[in-house]
Parts: sequence; structure tokens; C-alpha cells
Amino acid sequence: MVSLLRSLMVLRIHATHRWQNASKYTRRRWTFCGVTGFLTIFLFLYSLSNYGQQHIQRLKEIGSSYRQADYKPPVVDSTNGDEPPSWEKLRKWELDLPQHDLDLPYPEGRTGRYIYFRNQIQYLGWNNQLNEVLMNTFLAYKSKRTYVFQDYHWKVDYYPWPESQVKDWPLRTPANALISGPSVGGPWDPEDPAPRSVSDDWWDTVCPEKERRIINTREVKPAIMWENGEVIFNHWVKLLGEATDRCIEIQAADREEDGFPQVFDLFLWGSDRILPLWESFRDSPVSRLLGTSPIVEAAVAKNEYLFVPRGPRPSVPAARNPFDRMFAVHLRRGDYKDACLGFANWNSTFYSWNLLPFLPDRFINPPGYTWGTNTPENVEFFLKHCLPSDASIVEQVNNARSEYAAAGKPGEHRYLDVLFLLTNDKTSWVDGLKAMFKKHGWHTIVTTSDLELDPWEKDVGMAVDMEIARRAAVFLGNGWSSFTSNINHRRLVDGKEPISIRFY
Ligand SMILES: Nc1nc2c(ncn2[C@@H]2O[C@H](COP(=O)(O)OP(=O)(O)O)[C@@H](O)[C@H]2O)c(=O)[nH]1
Ligand SMILES: [Mg+2]
Repeated sequence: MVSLLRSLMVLRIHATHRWQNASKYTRRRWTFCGVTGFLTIFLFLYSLSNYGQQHIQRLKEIGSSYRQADYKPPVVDSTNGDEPPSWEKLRKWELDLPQHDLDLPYPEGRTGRYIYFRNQIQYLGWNNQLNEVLMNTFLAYKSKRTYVFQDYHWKVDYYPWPESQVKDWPLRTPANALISGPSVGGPWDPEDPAPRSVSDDWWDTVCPEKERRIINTREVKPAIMWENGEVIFNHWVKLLGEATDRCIEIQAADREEDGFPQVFDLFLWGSDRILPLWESFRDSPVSRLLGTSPIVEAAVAKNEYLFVPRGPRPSVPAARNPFDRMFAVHLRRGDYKDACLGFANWNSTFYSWNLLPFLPDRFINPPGYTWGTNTPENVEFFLKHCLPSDASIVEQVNNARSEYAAAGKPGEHRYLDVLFLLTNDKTSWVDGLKAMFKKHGWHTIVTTSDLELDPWEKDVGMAVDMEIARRAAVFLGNGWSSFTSNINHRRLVDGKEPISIRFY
């Protein structure tokens, strides 16, 4: 201890001596080194303390927020992420549905009774499939069999991406992306013992090939081909209900024998023979429990702000919900430029539920038609209703708005100032129409292309438009279109008034 003190004393004398003899610059250098060294040791020790750690974290956050303001991620692909989705997670979810379990008790599992419509329409518009999906589910329900659901397979022309961007053929979208409810595996009413629908993947497990009874439509359809919908429906219920086979698969007759080899075919959907089925179908759990898919709901919610009215404050009390102030107009164009001529030359009636006699704007097919061709006046008459001119669209919307307002109860204000123009037109035509509506005092006008959709939502874009039109106070559609007809189906199931369902 004594020797340590002595050494320190020597060191101090030595240092004092050197300090006094050093030049002014050397002293400054030593001072600088001393202060820097002290600060370094202090900061190091501080950074290890709790206070020090919190301080460092705060500094890091401030730094990263400065960076985000002008941060640009590196460009990785030329499509900007706008590519068809693989739907991996939804597919896995469908595969894992709880009814996909062989051990479940009857009427599900390995002892359940199943019906698979392999003849269901594919590679056509979504709505040509949708009405059939729903009616086939209703048939399965009434026959006390499990309905087997499938992906929707696109007609290439309608697919939202160009072929060059497609990586996975055939073009298809999982059923649960498009709708929800019993048709795609959702639950029935709580007290209903009906078996839940299963996917066609599960069909292969629960009904292996050797256990299937195949029924070809040629064995059944000819006898009832031109009967009304109720007779056709009941015929199939009897056949499928009484059959003792656990697994039944319906297969399509050759196209040469039957152009539309579906159980409920296009000839039926395109004629008033479908109408006797309306009331039972409307009230069925298939219709009542049909729901919007979560992805479509989300897309509508995301875009709802676009529909918030932007016009002047209304002179009468107006609804707060933008859908209660909305007039939706289906502008079926694109392939309809040719299709409308076809409807004229084949004297087609309106499609399916658009034919319901209690709806306004019934289309009466004019006399003068001969097989496969129609008179020039009749063709013009068809085109007026199927491909209406811009001026006629504006006029009809404005008239229908007044008629809807006039149909309100005494004291009820039906104020519509939001317009939604839904369309498959891919040109700038709708912009001109929008300008015309603006001139007629419509302040809030939204079109299909104004909606912001990510790739998953874009894949179900038609269902997004349909959902908005379903919720609108008034809807004007194209009577020949199944797209319009399925919107009307839901509007009527929702309890919307006939005066709110209009046709050109
Ligand atoms: N997003 C959107 N797509 C439409 C619209 N109208 C037609 N389409 C597309 O065109 C297809 C038309 O086929 P479909 O649904 O069978 O209706 P239909 O041909 O009018 O009977 C739809 O499935 C959509 O892909 C529309 O207003 N909005
Ligand atoms: Mg179609």
C-alpha cells in the first residue's frame, strides 16, 4: 500500500513537471485527448444503462421516420404486383372445411349421400354459372343429398388479365372467393339437418370412382326437355331422392345431342318456363343464406368512401347511408354489341328472373319474327332496349329516379344523388356518359374503373360490382343479361321493391 502511494506521488510529480515544461500546443493536445477519452468512456457506460438504451431506441425511430418520407423500394417486377392470385390460402381453407371428414355421422361423412354435377356449365360468364350453382344446390337440398361445389372456370375473354400474364391454366377462381353460403360449404339454418356442401377435391375421397353411379343427361332430359321449371325440378328430385346409390355423378350428353347439357339449361333460363320455380327458390335456404364473400365485402368497404355524396346539401332530409341514395346502372357492353343482334335475330326473351311479371318495364317480344331472323324494325326495337343510346340511358335513369321518389309513402323523402355506372366496357365511352350525367345534375358519379382493387379483388371484380348494385336504392339493368338477373335475385330476396328494379 505504502509503495503504491509512493509510486503515485512520483507519477504526479513527473506529470506536473512535464506539463509545466510542455509547449502551449502540446498542452492543448493533451487537454483534447483527455476530454475526448473521458466523454467516450462516459457515453459507453451510459449506453449500457437503462436510460441510455431507451435513448438509443428513440434515436433509431427518428432516423427511420426521416428515411421513410422519401424512401423508394427497389423495383422488382414490371407488373407492379398486378398478377392473377394463386389463392393458395383460400384453397387450403376450402380443403380443410370441417365437413371434409369421413368419420362424421350421417348425413355427412362416409355414409352420407352425394350428388356431383359434372355437367355444370363452365368456361362461360360467371352469372351463367351462378344461377345454375344455386338451383343445383336447391335440387341437392330437396333430394337430401350433399351438393359438391367446384371452382369457377373463366371464359378467357372475360378474364381480367391478359393471357401473357397467366401462369396457371385453366383460368379458375375458388367458389368461396365469389360467394358465401350453403352452396359453397357454409352452414344451413341452425335447426336444419341438411348436409353441408363439400368441394370436388373431397368428392374424390368420399366417393371414389368405383362407388359412383353415373347418370348421363341423355337418360333423363329428353322426356322433360320443354316442360316448365317446376316439372323439371320435381322430376330430378324424385330421381335423385329415390335412388339408393350413395354417390351420384351427372354427366353431360354430347354437344351434338344437346347443345346445353345442363340439368337446368340455357333454354330454361332464357324462357318464362323458369318462373314457376321463383317462389320456392326465393324462399329456399339456398337463396336466403346466399352471402357475399368476405373478399367482396372487403372490396366494397374499401371503396365505399367514393360513394359519399359530394353534391350540395339536399333541400330535404336525405339518407346518411350512401347506398340508400344510390342509383346503379348496369351498362352491359363489349361482347353485347354482337350478342344484342343475336337476341334480336333469335327473338330472345329477357333472361330468367328479369322476366318476373310483377317487375316494371316488361319486354314484349314484337310479332314478325321468322326462324333465325327478324324484321329490321324489330331488330331496331331490340337494340333500343339492349344497347340503348347515351341520351336514352340518361333519360331512363332520370325518369326512374322520379318514379321511385313518387312511389314513397306520404312524407317519405327518397333522395337519390349518387350514381354508380357498372360496366364491362373497356373503352373511354363511359367518360362521355359521365359528363352527360354531370350536366343533368348528378354530382357523385362512380364507375367500375374508379374502384381501387388489389389482385384478389380484381379476380372477383364482377361480384364487387354486383354487390354494390345489389345494395343500391334503385337498379337499372339489361333484361337479357344473367348478370342483371342475379343482382335482381338478391335484391328481391332482400325485400327490395319492384319499382326499384328497372330495365331499358
Ligand atoms: N366488373 C364487371 N364485369 C362485368 C359487367 N358486365 C359484364 N361483366 C363481365 O362479363 C361477364 C358477363 O357474363 P355473365 O356474368 O354470364 O353475364 P351476361 O353475359 O350478361 O349474362 C361477367 O361475368 C363479367 O366478367 C359489369 O358491369 N362489371
Ligand atoms: Mg353470360
